[in-house]
Amino acid sequence: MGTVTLTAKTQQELDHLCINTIRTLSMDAVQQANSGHPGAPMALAPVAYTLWQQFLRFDPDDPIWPNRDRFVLSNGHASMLLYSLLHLAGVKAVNPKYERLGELSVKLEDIKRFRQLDSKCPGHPEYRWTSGVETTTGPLGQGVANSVGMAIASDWLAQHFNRPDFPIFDFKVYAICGDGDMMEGISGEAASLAGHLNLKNLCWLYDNNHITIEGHTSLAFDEDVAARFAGYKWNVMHVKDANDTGAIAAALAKFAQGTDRPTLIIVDSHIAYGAPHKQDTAAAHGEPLGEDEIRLTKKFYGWPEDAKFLIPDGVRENFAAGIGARGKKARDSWMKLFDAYRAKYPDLAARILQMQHRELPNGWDKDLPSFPADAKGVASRDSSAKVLNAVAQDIPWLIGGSADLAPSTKTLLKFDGAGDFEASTYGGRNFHFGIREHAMGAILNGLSLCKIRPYGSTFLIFSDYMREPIRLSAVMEIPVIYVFTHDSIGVGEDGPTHQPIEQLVALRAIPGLITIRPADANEVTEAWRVILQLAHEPVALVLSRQALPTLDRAKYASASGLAKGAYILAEADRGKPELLLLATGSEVSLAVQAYELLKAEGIRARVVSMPSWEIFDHQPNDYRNSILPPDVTARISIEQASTMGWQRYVGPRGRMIGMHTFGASAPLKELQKKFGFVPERIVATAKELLAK
Ligand SMILES: Cc1ncc(C[n+]2csc(CCOP(=O)(O)OP(=O)(O)O)c2C)c(N)n1
Ligand SMILES: [Mg+2]
Repeated sequence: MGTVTLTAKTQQELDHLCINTIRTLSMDAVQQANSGHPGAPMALAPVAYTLWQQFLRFDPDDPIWPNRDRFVLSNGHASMLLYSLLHLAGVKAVNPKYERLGELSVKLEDIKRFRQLDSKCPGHPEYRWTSGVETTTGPLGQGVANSVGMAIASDWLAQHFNRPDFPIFDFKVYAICGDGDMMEGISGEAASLAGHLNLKNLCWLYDNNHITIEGHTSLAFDEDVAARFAGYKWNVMHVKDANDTGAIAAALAKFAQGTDRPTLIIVDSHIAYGAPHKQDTAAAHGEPLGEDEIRLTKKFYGWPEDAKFLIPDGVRENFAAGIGARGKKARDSWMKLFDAYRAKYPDLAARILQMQHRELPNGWDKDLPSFPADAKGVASRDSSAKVLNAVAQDIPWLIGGSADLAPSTKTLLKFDGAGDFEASTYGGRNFHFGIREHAMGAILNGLSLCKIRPYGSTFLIFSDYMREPIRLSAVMEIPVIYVFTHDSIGVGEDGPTHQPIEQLVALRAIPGLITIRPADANEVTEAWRVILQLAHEPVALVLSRQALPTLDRAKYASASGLAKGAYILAEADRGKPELLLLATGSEVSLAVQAYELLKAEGIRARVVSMPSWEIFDHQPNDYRNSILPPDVTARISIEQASTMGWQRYVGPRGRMIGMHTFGASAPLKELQKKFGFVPERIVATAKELLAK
């Protein structure tokens, strides 16, 4: 299309040209892919353009500069908006080793191959895959909640690292969102917390277009969003026309000038702005406009009707002169500031660099405790509290909290100086998420995306409330730590609503998530040792409410075997087992009891403690076969949860002792009897198996 000339004489015309380039690239990409969402990018182009060009402190040459402003596209279906911006602003690619490659993150070729295999422009924006994408979005509501985590991160980092004359961290966080984000409950949870915490560096821009997939929002949504956010103690502004870049800039300027609370800018827009038959209709949401409609729309924009993927002269240059120049200046002066900071505060600067690379400080593991044998034992939530409180003193950026259950999950950091993260104390390390599990998960993701090492805790049963963010931690390959206690029917009197059955297998089903259910206090220590060294995997650490005997490691194998996911805890005589007992968590000591009874009767059992399927599955074949010898087919798994998945380890001849129904409300001992978690049952099952 080199022959086409679209000229802009004034800055306003140039702005207009850039906005229409974003629109037409988005329309063309969706049309070419024959799938995608053209309407929102067309409507939001002026909003996003104004934000990027005039406000966002972001250097396209260095998209991972630590103090950059964060931009989140929470309505991830509008991905072409972001890809157009990344391309036009000339954002450069960074590899997984954090090295800048010099090439474009999103090439025009990628846009032409929108939604195709290996394109840097997948259907929804994917963190880690496309440089400049700050978080993976698509499941509505997640992005805005991530943005709250990012805003918290900015405040925490500022409090922790800034020194007089050294404002090392002060980045702002912007999120664009739509009706879908507003309807999802998680946005309410996250906004409520953001208001409570006075996150003044946070700004959401709400695309108020009154359209979702099924049609007009009047079908299901007529709340007063402004009143709702005023209730959350946000500043609320209203831009009555998404095309009014002056009004958008004025609202953003008001935010940028500084306030004492989060900001919501409600922007009235027209989905598929300019499309004569599709504007303001749900048809523009999720399908290509069609060739004819595209031609008419381009005509309306004053665009060459047959031009495709056209980037007029001056557009890239305009971005370079705007966000490019401003971003580079901000980044370069930050680098200078950081050099001076490093000279004056070398230890703090080293911390920042370690965090950026997801490394651990020297000596991080020097205070990890070990626990003496103790038949009465200790609940794994309590041993975990000890380990966490020890290790957190050696990893200053290990911070987290609970959804109002810290007294039960025992994740509170109690040492001097740990403190609470509150509006008046942004340096605190204990977070109070309130009873908002879903937002907690997404906020943890936001914290982790800003390189803090976060953990969050609740009861295992409520992991279901936060399943999507857990899944997204795994999709994004970020090392969020989920601490889930009250891990089985062992919660006792609380009954079936609080007794997890299918949650463990549901977590194990998430690709890339590592679940660990330690058997005793020393396995808890080893679990944390493994977890803290992970840089790219999220973890679900599954802990008991009830006491677990601390195994005598002089008699049984060392808990360090946990690092391999499964290990031989108690061996059969002469190392020749005829039976394998596989167990996790609280059922390991039960397996050991059964083992001792069987041993007394001359039956050669081996107890395999199997705290993490995923870690075990990653071991070499030889190791796995040494733990589960293929010729020993008499195998019993014991776990107080759904047995789904254990077939893989016990094989066709094996037996699985687990839960096939919901639990019941009763004291633990009675439940163990009722549901068969007693040594005698295991012994009887073993004998049955061996008799066959
Ligand atoms: C949690 C979740 N539920 C459902 C969907 C499917 N979905 C994608 S976009 C959309 C409608 C979103 O409407 P809105 O945010 O107003 O976007 P617009 O059509 O205005 O661009 C739905 C239901 C989703 N992506 N995430
Ligand atoms: Mg909408």
